[in-house]
Amino acid sequence: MTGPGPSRRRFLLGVGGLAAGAALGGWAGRQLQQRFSAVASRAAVRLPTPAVAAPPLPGAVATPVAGVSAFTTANADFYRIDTALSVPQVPAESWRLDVTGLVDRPVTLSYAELLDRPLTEVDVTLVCVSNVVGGNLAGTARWLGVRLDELLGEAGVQPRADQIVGRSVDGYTCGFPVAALDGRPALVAVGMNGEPLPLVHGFPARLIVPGLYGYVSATKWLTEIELTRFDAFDQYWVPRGWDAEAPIKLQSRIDTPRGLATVEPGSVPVAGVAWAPGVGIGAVEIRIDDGPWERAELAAEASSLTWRQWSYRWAATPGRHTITVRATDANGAIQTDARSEPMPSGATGQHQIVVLVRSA
Ligand SMILES: Nc1nc2c(c(=O)[nH]1)N[C@H]1C(S)=C(S)[C@@H](COP(=O)(O)O)O[C@H]1N2
Ligand SMILES: [Mo]
Repeated sequence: MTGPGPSRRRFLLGVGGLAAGAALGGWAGRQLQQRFSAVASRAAVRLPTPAVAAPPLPGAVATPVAGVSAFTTANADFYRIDTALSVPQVPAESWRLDVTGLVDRPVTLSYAELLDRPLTEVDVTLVCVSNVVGGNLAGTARWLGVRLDELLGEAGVQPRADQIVGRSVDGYTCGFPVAALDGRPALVAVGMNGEPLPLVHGFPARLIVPGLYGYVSATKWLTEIELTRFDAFDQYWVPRGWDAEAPIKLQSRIDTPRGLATVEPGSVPVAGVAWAPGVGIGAVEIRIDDGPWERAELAAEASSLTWRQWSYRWAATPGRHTITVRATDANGAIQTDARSEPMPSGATGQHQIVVLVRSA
């Protein structure tokens, strides 16, 4: 190099510049290495047989109509929502889970120790609070993991604790009521549809709490479970305007026909899914234009923790028609038609599509 420019610049950058360069190299190298080791780590995992297996799904959970979302969402199709700019790489071998805070006996577990415990397998529908009416930020998987109530039973939750906080290696936190552990099978999950959790879904471990939106409950790349109080700690999304408590709202979605599809006149199958995880679906109704609400046929229920498929045979007449769906939960509550945005606690309203029926 010639001239005063570069050397002067190098001089001005001085030690700080060199240090920053070295740090970047080291950080990048570490990232690269960790990326490989988390993939290899996941590939080496052999999940044990569950102590409590999920019952086989009745075949009739699937409505025999083409175009309905699969009852069990394949891992590759499962929606992904998180704040991580790059997927955290957490090798199972060095991972630890700490149960801390307002407990009598703090617990630390390695991945091997977690897998050595009796594992429970359960089908649960997970929904994102950001899901708009008719949206696809919802999926059902067969989760495998350690029951959270059993783990916390050993730790001894102190009576003052009213919030369970899940912390991630990436700094994310969720928080939900201690009272949510009312017998429902909340899990420290290690498996998803028969595989170790995919990296994007939280390998090596995450929380799954049936009936609660993901942002308050489903911490991925979980590393700590802290027992605390709602008046002492706000989880990640609370200062950003979202509610601290967020049960999944009753919703239903038309999967087929697609909005603005053109169909032939005559018998047209209309079908989709409805969910009220933790409560269950009691009925689904369809309305064509401004006509009466008509009962759709419900597919079999796997459990109250999962969505339920439904179908309806529509005698379609030529022209432009509006199809609206609404569900009733197992307690008899009817899905409201009052539209509200996802913020602060989940969207409400009824899914409605417009379909064009060809002339005969
Ligand atoms: N570490 C971490 N965990 C997280 C999040 C996140 O941003 N970071 N997002 C939550 C939200 S908002 C949802 S809806 C679910 C989504 O889980 P999935 O990506 O496996 O579908 O993860 C939850 N767990
Ligand atoms: Mo979410």
